[in-house]
Amino acid sequence: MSDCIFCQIALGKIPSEIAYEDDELIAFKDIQPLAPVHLVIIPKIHLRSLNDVTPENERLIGHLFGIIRRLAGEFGVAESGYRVVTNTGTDGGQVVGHLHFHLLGGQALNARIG
Ligand code: IU
Repeated sequence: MSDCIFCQIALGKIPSEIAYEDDELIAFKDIQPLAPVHLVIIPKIHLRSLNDVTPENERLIGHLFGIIRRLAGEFGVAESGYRVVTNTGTDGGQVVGHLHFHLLGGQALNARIG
């Protein structure tokens, strides 16, 4: 989608600090990090949110979580712990309308939700 900023990042049209990339996914450093480690992991295909995920996408989402696990190791937070978040819709606090997962770690995170 040409007016989607994360599609533009996936296409390399908007620069980002890339942590991982393959044909299906890209992971980049969040521009406004909320923790010492804050990566954003997205599928390259445009899905608006988790609500758009269908059984057809299950392999892709499984692959994505495998990469999140790998990145947690590479960024040194696997043992200390980390959080994976996908904000969905208005009440979920989703700002960018392209499915994405936040990987947060590197400090003790507030356990409060909401
Ligand atoms: P949210 O889940 O939609 O609320 O989060 C969007 C995140 O994308 C947010 O943490 C932004 O800082 C981040 N982000 C980014 O890393 N690069 C960008 O060009 C834009 C947003 I726009």
